Amino acid sequence: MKLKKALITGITGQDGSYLAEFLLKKKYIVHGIKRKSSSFNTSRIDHIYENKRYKNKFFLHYGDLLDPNSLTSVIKKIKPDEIYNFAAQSHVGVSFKLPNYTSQVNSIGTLNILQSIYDCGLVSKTKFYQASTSELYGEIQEKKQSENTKFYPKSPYATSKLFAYWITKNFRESYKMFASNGILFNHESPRRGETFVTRKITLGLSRIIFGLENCLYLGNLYSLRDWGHAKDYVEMCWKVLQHKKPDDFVIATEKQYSVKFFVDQCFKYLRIKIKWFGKNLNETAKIIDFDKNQYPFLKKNMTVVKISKKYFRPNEVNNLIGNASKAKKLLKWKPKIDIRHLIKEMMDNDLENIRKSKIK
Ligand code: NAP
Ligand code: G4F
Repeated sequence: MKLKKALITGITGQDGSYLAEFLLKKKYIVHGIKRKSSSFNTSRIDHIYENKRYKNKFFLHYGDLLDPNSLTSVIKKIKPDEIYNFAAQSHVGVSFKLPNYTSQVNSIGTLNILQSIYDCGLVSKTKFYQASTSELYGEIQEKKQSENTKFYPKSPYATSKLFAYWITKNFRESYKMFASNGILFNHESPRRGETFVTRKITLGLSRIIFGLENCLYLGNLYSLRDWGHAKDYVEMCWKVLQHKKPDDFVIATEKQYSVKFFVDQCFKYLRIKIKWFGKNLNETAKIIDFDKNQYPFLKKNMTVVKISKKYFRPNEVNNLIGNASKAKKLLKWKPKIDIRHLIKEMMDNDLENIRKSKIK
């Protein structure tokens, strides 16, 4: 039997690493594009590379979304059955500081892949998945956002992803390419980048517990998000490309929580009692009660969360929650991992890593 070949851009990122594992288990040959960096950027996939079972099944190629030649040469060589475009400057806050770069990578980078598929004569062979985002909804126009909700992007990141969404649709309509958008709401995991809020919280609290830091500084505590687990969501990316026709799908848990709720739940999981004081930029959380034997570095009344202006965005997306009925119905999907399980997994992972690094 001929094995399917997949190419993943952004393979060194959170989603790329989970999708690579998922596809290898499905007996795909997996190719990934990684960019040249001055320090190692493969920590999320090293375990796959080192696994003997995947010796002739997992390949990495240097490339960059901004270098069309690199994309064309890899695509021409592999002739993949499926391409998953996960590569992006994916941080919304950073996109306000680097709007031009973010637009180049996320918009033109996506076009570069689609054009390479076209130029390599693979329009009728290669299926294309675009990592679209709930950030497209920005200033929400409907209580729960579905595939039919109007977009209102509010950051350079979101506008760059809007171009990518539409160019994917254009290639589908113009050339009958199997090109689909997965409009994914936030999804997290122990492999989440350290500057995204959930990971910043689980890592920050772990560092406080081990006495490496005193306080966690956050921005807007009242922002609401629909948080799922990345491992659940990459299965959906695959299902989007297995559907009988190319289409666009919202993937979400349909549940919404605030950043403050996420902080509270982490402390609850750790069995540390905190209390919130003050308002706006003066809001803080202090430790009220805890087990001194379990947490020797903590002190009663210690201020463990403060607000910093630095982490507010010029234009905030306050409120996102998805309506994933279409994916549930057509792709037969249901998220498996809830927020409490996600928090447990992320907290356990960060605590364990810091504990290990301290005894080295
Ligand atoms: P991530 O962890 O930030 O990973 C981004 C990946 O893109 C990394 O592998 C990065 O490489 C690579 N990359 C960045 N610029 C590149 C370039 N110019 N050329 C080639 N590769 C480049 O992101 P993620 O959380 O896995 O998300 C995957 C995709 O889904 C992104 O497109 C993101 O915008 C989108 N998305 C994410 C979420 C979410 O909640 N996670 C929700 C909706 C949509 P390095 O490792 O070298 O930096
Ligand atoms: O974790 P975040 O940075 O994720 P955000 O902005 O929702 O974007 C993520 O999800 C999108 C899907 O909707 C993806 F497309 C995108 O690539 C990325 O993966 O921030 C979540 C919320 C925001 O409202 C932010 O203002 O948390 C708020 N927040 C509060 N304090 C903070 C902080 N965000 C960060 N990063 N750091 C803080 O200290």
